[in-house]
Amino acid sequence: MKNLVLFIALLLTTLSAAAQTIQKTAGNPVFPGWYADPEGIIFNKKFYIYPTFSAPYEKQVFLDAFSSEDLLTWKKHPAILDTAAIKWAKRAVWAPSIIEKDKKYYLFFGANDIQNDNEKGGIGVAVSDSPEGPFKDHLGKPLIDKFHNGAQPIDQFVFKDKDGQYYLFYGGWRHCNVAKLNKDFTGFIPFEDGKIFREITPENYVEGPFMFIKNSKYYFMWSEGGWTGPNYSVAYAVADSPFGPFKRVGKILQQDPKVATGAGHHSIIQIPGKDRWFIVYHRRPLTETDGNHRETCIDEMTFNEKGEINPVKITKEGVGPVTLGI
Ligand code: FUB
Repeated sequence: MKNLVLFIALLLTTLSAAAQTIQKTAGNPVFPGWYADPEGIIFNKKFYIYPTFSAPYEKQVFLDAFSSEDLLTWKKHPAILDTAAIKWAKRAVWAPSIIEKDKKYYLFFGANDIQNDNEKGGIGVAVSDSPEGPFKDHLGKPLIDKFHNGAQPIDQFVFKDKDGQYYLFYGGWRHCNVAKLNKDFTGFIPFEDGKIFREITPENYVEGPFMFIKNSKYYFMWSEGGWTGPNYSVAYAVADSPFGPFKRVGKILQQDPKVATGAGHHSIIQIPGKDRWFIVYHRRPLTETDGNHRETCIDEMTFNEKGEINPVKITKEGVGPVTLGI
């Protein structure tokens, strides 16, 4: 009898170890609900995703965030930003982009979907002591509230260069600008030519800019096509400077008729110190045609020996587990 108990205990331990070895993946989407334009980032050895709540514009009055210690399970942080705390923002709160500076977290967002310079809204910035909020309005007004070089003030991405300078890339309506942020993110520093907004629009650009550095090269990425349709996708260019010139290399993310449509508006996470990269993006399930029915997914992104990005295989299985040494 004693031997049988010992045998069963040993068997259970072995099975549990085996189950941990054959660890499951997260599956896509990585969390439930309609969420789009996800920005993935690492803070304090945890993964975070900041998406748009994908719903009719009048209902887009808050932002939720999600965190994970292993890319497998995600915890929701509801309403980290709410228009109740941003007096000028009424609707269409879109495409958050976040950065840590001097122990504070700055969340850039678009609001109100302005159609011309007479409407109130544009790109705002909110601040918090924690990546999990709550965020309060940093300026009490938008940071960019007008069209410059034809760019609708939406789809901002905040980027820290190698020399410590912060830049804001942004723009909808097929135009992309870059601007140099000042020290406390209350405004911009003009470039040498006196201009504040420098247009850097590459061929086919529509919206959703993103930038990262690999081997001292600047990879600039953006979304192409219409976000409500199946052909939404992501393309990229590589340059020696954050201002380009950006010559389009090609698409790296798009629909797969067997998996999902409308794959686009993405961000990239690099595992610190490793040549391991993840693309965080939204896509539409094959069963859905409603423009807002977008869900947040993660897949692996790889490079070839020339440093070009390999086309991403969008999957149902997703990725993980990955931990950051907690
Ligand atoms: O989610 C609203 C808008 O849809 C974003 O600003 C665009 O980039 C598109 O993804």
